[in-house]
Amino acid sequence: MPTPLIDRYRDRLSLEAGDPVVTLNEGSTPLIEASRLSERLGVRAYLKLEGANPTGSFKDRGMTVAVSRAKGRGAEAVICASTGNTAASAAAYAARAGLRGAVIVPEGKIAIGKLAQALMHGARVVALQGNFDDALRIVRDLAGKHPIELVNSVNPYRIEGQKTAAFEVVEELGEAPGALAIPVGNAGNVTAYWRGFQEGGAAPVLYGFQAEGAAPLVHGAPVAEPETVASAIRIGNPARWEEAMAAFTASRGRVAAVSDEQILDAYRWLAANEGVFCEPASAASVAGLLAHGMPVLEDAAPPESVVCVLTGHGLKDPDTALSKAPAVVNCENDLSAVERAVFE
Ligand code: AN7
Repeated sequence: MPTPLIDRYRDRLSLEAGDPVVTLNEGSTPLIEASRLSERLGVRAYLKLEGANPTGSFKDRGMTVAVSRAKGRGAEAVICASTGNTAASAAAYAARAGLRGAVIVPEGKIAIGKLAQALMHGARVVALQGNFDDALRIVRDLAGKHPIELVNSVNPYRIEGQKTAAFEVVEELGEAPGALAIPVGNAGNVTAYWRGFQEGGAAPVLYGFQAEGAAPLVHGAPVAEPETVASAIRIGNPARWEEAMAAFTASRGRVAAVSDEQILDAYRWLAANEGVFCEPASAASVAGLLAHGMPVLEDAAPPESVVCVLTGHGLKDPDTALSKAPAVVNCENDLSAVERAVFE
C-alpha cells in the first residue's frame, strides 16, 4: 500500500510540526517505459501516470499538503478556482479533513467527471459566467475578505507537495532523466517539478507545452479569451508565470504550443498504442515532443531519456473521449450476428 506522501517526505516539506496528515495515500504513482513512444521519438521515453492518484490527477500531491496545513492552522473551509481537477481534489481533501469546500469553475467548461467528483465530495460548486482567470481573481479577493483558505497553486504548500513527483522520478530511475515534458496551464506544476529536481541536485531539460489557443507563455502576453479542447489548461494568465519562465531558462529548455488536433492525436495514440488513457491536457506533453522534438541549446548534448508527465486520468473527460472514438457496433442477440460483428 502506498505511504502518504507527507510521511515519505515530511522533512523536505515545509509543514509545521503539529500539522495533521490529511491523506488519501497519494503519490507513489507508476513510472512506466513507453516502448512505442520511444521508437517514435528516438529516445528512451517514460510516462509518469499521475492519473493514478486518488482523485485521478497530480493535484492530490499539493492538496494533501495544503489541506493539512490549513487544518493545522485551524481553518474551517477551503476555496479554489479551477478548470476541474483542483476542484475535485480540493473537494475530496476537504471532505477527508472535515472542512467545508467551495470551488469556482468556468460555467460549461469543465469535464463532466471532475464536476461529478466535486459535487459528490460535498463542495459548494459555483459555475462562473467567466473563465478560469476571472475565477482565480475572484477567489483571491474572497480569501482576503473571509476566513477561508485559498488552495490554488498560489498557495505555497501546493507547490511543496507537487515537487515530490520530481523526487519520485529521480528515485525510480536512479538518476535524473535527461528531459521532462509537461503540460502547462497555471504553471504551478512545472514550477514544482523544477524545485523538486533542484532540491534533488538534478537539472533535466524542461519542455513545457501549452494549447495553441491558450498559450500566453509562448506569446509572452496574457490571452484574454483562451480556447482549447484541453479544458484543464484553458488558462490565459498563469499565476506562476515568472517562475515557470525562469525554470525553462535555467533548465535550458523551452515552452511551445501544440494545436488541439495534435493534442487529440496524441491522446488517442497513447490510449491505443501504450494502453494509457490520460485526459486531453495531459496528452499535450506527448503531443509537444512529437511535434517539436527535443531541441537543445547549441553546445548541449541531446537528452538520452525523457519523462512525460501525464497529469490526469482519461476517465475524467468521457465526453471528449466518446466524441473522438470510433462508434460501438450494435448487434442482435444471436451467435452468428455477434460473429459477424466481431470478425468482419
Ligand atoms: C490534467 O484544476 O489549473 O500548469 O484548476 O488539470 O500546474 O496549472 C489544472 C491544471 C495540466 C496544468 N494537466 O497544470 C485546475 C488546473 C491537468 C490539469 C494542468 C492542469 P498547471
